[in-house]
Amino acid sequence: SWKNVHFRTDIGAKAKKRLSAAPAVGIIMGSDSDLPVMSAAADLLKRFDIPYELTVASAHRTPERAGEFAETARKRGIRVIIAGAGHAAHLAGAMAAHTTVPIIGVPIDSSALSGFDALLSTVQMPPGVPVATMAVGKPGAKNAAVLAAQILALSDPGLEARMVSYKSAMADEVNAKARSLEG
Ligand code: RP5
Repeated sequence: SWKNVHFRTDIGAKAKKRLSAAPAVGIIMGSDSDLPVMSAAADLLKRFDIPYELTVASAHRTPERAGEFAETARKRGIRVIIAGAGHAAHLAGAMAAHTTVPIIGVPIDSSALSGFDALLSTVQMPPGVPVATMAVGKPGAKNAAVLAAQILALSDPGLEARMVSYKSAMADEVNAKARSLEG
């Protein structure tokens, strides 16, 4: 099952709790070569204590597996899908074709065109089939996790509090840099 593809790289009590909970976010990517970028999304979801599942399926190389992931997502309790792919990146769009679960797309900079191809393939969806498209590469993977968390936080006050402290930690960091520059 998709649940078997949880990332089990940490063993703390918090991680155990997260891994035993039903995943709320599904992370899917076109190839394992996308993992160095997409793990940035997984790391942030961990930080926000959001249970997720993570797997590889390709819109072009394993279209049935990709379709099944999206078709069964809602039943599995998935509330947001994050899909990352490079080259002619149709994975996020293929997800959107199969489900009403909101799709966040991450264009990966894995081709000779450095992700410009993936950006256009991900963002230019026809009317009626949206993919919320993030920035190219790792910043986009991070933003995908933040956006997914913000969507889930609409109905989760505890998570909303974590999102507020995430924002204020970012502000503190910038303020500290400003202070050190100003001497
Ligand atoms: C895309 O092709 C994948 O999303 C990946 O970014 C790229 C290269 O895949 P590999 O040839 O490394 O498997 O479908």
